[in-house]
Amino acid sequence: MDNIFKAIQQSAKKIKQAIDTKDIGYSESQNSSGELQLQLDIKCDMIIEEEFSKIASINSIASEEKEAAVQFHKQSPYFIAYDPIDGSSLLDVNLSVGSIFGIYKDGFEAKNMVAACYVVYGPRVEMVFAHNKVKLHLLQNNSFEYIKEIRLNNKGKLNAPGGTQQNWKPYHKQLVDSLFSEGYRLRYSGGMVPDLHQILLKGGGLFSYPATSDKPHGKLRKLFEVFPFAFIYKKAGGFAVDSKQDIMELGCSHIHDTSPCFFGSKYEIEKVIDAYKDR
Ligand code: FDP
Repeated sequence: MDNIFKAIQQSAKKIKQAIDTKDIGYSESQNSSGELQLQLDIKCDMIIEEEFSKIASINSIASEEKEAAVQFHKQSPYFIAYDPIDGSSLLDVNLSVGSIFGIYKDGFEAKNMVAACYVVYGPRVEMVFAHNKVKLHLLQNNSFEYIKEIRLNNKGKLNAPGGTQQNWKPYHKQLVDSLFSEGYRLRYSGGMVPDLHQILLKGGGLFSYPATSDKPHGKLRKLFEVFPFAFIYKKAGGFAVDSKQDIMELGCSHIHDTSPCFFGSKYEIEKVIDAYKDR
């Protein structure tokens, strides 16, 4: 696991450089979700693939930017799913973006996840790695330094509601409105990594990306986005549900499967389950 952690750190440093210096124009290709790929998405995907290809314990990788998984070592235990640059549409307006990694043992299934990690490229570069505990690291002088352990409170103050409001179900709108009427503050940048990072570091709240009329299975991808953050939130003392069920109990039939998702502290997730019961 240590060499995987180091490879992620190495990739993050190179991605930071690429973000700072490379052209951020679009390529002519689309990714598996039909989004136009930025040249930087492709570049960062290659950076991560190259770092992981050096590690003998990695069996296969799956990237948000690749149609299919790539196998390196047939007998090895670890399967890694990653999104090289999540929220890349925010790059041209210079908002924070991130990389997300889910580390699985013996196959790409939530129940097989053994660690998860994300990196936020903001004014500073920070990395959160969850294995037994959830630990925050900061990039300083070209090396990642441990800062602190992250724990969620039982109730937070922030509300990050994803998706287009006109496509929300009425009971979802009621849930979002009820949090605002309790005094929750809106914090939504449109980047899953910085939005979830903010809730984690400020002690709690709710991030939601529900099933909507235009995206009945949600937008966010299970292997690269939803499972890693569910693992991280649960290890930090929070909760993650698809509206009813614990996300870490969900199956995954295709590497690009999506799911509705709700991440938060105890109080907000109980409200989600209550709002969605009998639906
Ligand atoms: P993006 O499309 O910019 O890559 O991964 C998808 C994602 O960003 C998440 O980072 C983000 O939380 C979400 O989509 C935002 O979607 P909406 O604009 O539909 O709210």
